[in-house]
Amino acid sequence: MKTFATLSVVVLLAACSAPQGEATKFEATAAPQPQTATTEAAASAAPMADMPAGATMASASGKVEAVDTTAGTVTIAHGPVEALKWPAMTMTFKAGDIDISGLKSGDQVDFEFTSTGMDGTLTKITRE
Ligand SMILES: [Cu+2]
Repeated sequence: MKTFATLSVVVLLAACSAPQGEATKFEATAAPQPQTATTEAAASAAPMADMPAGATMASASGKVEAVDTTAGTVTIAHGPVEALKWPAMTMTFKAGDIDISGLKSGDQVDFEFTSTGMDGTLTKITRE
């Protein structure tokens, strides 16, 4: 069990750390132009070389950890996403065109998103 737990942490870090940093830097400057931001994000997502280059649709369930209506982002502790081979993790999604004003920390949600590497943009989110 100890070995498994250690491996999980390593996978989680490998999957999330670098791309999340990129995404955070982006929000500040590119929020008003989500289309442009997505394109630039794809171009700078080189570290995730094993991810598909095009955007992929996926869905998942999780718990809202934080909502930033100013930046237009929702941080979700989500379960595994088989379509993307993602382990369970906590990450920040762009809200895109979704109204996130009704969400709050602690909400259990089902959501759909498009992903370019580790850059996720919500397309639908529903509270359970
Ligand atoms: Cu994730």
